[in-house]
Amino acid sequence: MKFSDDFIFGGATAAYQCEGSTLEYGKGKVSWDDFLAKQGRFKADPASDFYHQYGQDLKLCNMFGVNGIRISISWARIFPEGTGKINQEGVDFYHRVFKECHKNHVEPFVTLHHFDTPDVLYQKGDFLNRETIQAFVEFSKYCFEEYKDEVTYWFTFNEIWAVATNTYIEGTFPNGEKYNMTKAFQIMHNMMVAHALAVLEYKKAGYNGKIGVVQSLEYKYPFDENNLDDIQAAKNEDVLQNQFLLDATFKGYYSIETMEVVNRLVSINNGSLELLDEDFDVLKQAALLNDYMGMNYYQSRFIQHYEGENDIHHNGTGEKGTSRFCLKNVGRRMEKEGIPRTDWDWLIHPESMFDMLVRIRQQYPNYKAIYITENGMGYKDDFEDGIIDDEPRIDFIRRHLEFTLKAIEAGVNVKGYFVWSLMDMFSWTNGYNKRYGLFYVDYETQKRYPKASAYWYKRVSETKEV
Ligand code: BGP
Repeated sequence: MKFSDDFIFGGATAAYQCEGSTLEYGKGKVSWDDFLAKQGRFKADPASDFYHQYGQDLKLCNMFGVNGIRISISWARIFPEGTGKINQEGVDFYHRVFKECHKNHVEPFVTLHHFDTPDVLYQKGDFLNRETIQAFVEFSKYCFEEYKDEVTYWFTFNEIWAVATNTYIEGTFPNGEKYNMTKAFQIMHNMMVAHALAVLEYKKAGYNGKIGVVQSLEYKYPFDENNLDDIQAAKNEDVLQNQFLLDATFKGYYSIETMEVVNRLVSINNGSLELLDEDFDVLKQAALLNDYMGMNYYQSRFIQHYEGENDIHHNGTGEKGTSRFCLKNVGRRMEKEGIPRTDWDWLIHPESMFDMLVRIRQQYPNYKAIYITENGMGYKDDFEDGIIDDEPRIDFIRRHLEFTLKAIEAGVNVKGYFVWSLMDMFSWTNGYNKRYGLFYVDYETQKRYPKASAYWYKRVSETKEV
């Protein structure tokens, strides 16, 4: 079986991870700037200097059959304070980038928020503060109108779950709070309301394009499929990461089953959620209007029942075997015999991506289309005289593309696939030794080198076969 002629073989990027120039050309501060400076481990400057190198990156896309690119617009480049005054230099920069995309026949898929809330709004509570919802809608409306002739494919948010868990459960995003399930659910809900309001604005204005949201999903299997407690633990994590957001996306309300788990998990913090009637009005309308969903998919989890103390350790160094994720009364993530892991302990399990795609089709039959907006493998690439032989990455992508084809065969409408990442770039909690790119970046010279995977991907894109 082959991919269709209009299938997108894309590469993904995100503003803060690739642009560099984090405080230049009129850009305002974002939540990460002070946080990273305080940590002192690494910074997002110059990263892969996309601000100046986009020309060569888009040319490489053109040469290597990459016919779509995920780009995010940095909110603080356009509105340095989050709202109000506009920075024309930032506005013009994205015009130049989109023009270059089209010149190179690379379709831009544009995300409005990829983890980089302007610092002014972040300091006021980020999306836990409903003022930020309104500010986001204003920013979105501005971009829809400004770039209407250049952008056809929009995404509101990237990975709402990642924002919630990394900020409030795992504590690896600014400002590093841990084990707070209530705030995690609340920010996910508020961001989905912001998404819904932006979708309604886009549709109301009648633009000639499409819009959706990018969710980050992981299939959650019980560690022991015959153990009822493990089955419950897997369900806990599934609702936390997947089902809460999928319900909000496709139904516009949370099912009784979802809320049963949510209430139980929120009660762990003796917390309560603010879910307003008017929120569900907009969520329900938007649920029918999304043109597609972006799915970022990297791995699955095997969950065991767990009543011990909270204990999470993030492997942000690539020292294999150092991850721990145990959440009291939720579950513990386990390794599984026979399933390999990367050096950052991410399970390599492409079958589970198939399971997730089929599940969406079954559980949310009103979904219209899915783009796999991120998938890829973090790897410590060897660079030898300009040659980067990244066979394990090729294998990773090949197997995920095979299961994508199987899902299409099973009736799931998958329209495109974006490798994370187009070129090597900054990784939020890992810095620079975790490389994902099809193109190797020498951060000293900013020179790009195609890896073996880039040549392989070109062939797939040309032949539509894996
Ligand atoms: C996703 C993010 C990306 C990217 C990727 C790889 O969650 O959307 O921005 O960073 O994961 O993650 P990491 O860099 O942590 O390995």
